[in-house]
Formats: sequence, structure tokens, C-alpha cells
Amino acid sequence: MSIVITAFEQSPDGGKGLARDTRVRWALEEVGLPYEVRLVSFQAMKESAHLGLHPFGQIPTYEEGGLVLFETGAIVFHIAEHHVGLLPDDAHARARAITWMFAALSTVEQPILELVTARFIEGDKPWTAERLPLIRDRIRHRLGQLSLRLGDAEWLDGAAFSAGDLLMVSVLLRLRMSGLLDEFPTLAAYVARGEARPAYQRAFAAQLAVNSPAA
Ligand code: GTB
Repeated sequence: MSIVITAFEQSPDGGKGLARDTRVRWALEEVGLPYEVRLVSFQAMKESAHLGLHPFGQIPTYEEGGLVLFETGAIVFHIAEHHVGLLPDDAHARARAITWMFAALSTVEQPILELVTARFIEGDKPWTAERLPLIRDRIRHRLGQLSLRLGDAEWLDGAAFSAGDLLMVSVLLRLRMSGLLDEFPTLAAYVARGEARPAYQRAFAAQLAVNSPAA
């Protein structure tokens, strides 16, 4: 059954791979599933055809036969559940991998999103200069905890890469420009391991082909 996802017609990041379709592309590449991409403009995202797929008028969406999904975490989970490669067979290890998926999206990404909002949406507000150091410290606190837990392990649950790592690396990638990731060499190396995976490379190249200035 063919799979169709949606992505920005032109990502505001110009091809840095930070829009969430990269996470879905990466999951599909990890499990070896072919997919098609329907590109949508900001305007089209708010029109009824797209709102029928995504109630909040965002990307990415995922269509497979009669199934329509939105929310990146749910899409990655669906892919991981139905194909080999992103969730371990052992019941406990599987539950831990799913736990890391939630941790990435709800515990680690939240303060990072606050930073994005403060810098890019509320950058001109009078309180932003005072607020930014607080947000950066909140992120540092989380990164410190995550770094301690990761320790010398290759991936979050040891030697096996999982959907939890896919989402955690994707979330941490959003910090690269802030300089915060470099304060935590253990995490910077972890992110580099994720980026070095052939499946990530293919996903990144595919979104870049759409978003690079030459495209
Ligand atoms: N919770 C949803 C999910 O996980 O799928 C959030 C989806 C979401 O935020 N989608 C964004 C979107 O459609 C694109 S990924 N925004 C348009 C809108 O809301 O109108 C977020 C994103 C956007 C841009 C960059 N960037 O330029 O660096 C990075 C990430």
C-alpha cells in the first residue's frame, strides 16, 4: 500500500531538516518503506482539503490506504509498530523505547519549543531579553539530566537504536544553532551518531532536494 506524507512546499529553515517531516522520512527510511511526498504551501495547509487530514492545519500528515494520521509522534509510532527496525521485540525493551519517544516529545522538546517561540515569535517583545536566559537554563537542566542518563551508552537504551532515539536526536537537532548542544559533548556525540545513520542521511537529502535554494 503506498504511503503519502505531506511536507512544506518551502520550509522556513531552507533545508536544515528541522521541519517535522524529516522525522517521518527518517522513520520510513529506517524500516525501508518507499513513500511519496505531497508538498503544501502555508496557504494550502489552512484550506479544507488539508484540514480534512490535519485538524490543526500543519504538516506532516501520513496517508496509507484508508488510514490518515497526523502528529509526528503518532506517525513514527505507527511505522515502528508495523515494521521491523525501530522497536525491539522484547516487551520491556519495547516499553522503554516507547517511553523515550514520549520523553523526547513531551519532556525534552517542550523547553526547546519555548526557546523557539521566544526567539522567533516573541523576539520583539519587551520581556524576551529577560526570559531567554531562564529558558536556556531550563534547557541546560534537561540536557544535563539526559546526558547523565545516556552516559557512555551508544543509544538511550543501550546498544540498540530505537524510535526513541530517532525522536530524541531529532528534538536535540533543533538546538544546534543555539550553541547549547555543544555544552554537552556526550549529547553532541549522540546526535552526531544519529545523523551518521544512512537512513537519516537519505531523509535529510530528500528534504534538502525540495528546500535547497537550487531546488
Ligand atoms: N505536534 C505536531 C507534530 O508533532 O506533528 C506539530 C506539527 C508542527 O508544528 N508542524 C509545523 C507546521 O506545520 C511544521 S514542523 N507549521 C505551520 C503552521 O502551524 O501553520 C515545525 C517547524 C517549522 C519550521 C522549522 N524551521 O523552519 O526551522 C522547524 C520546525
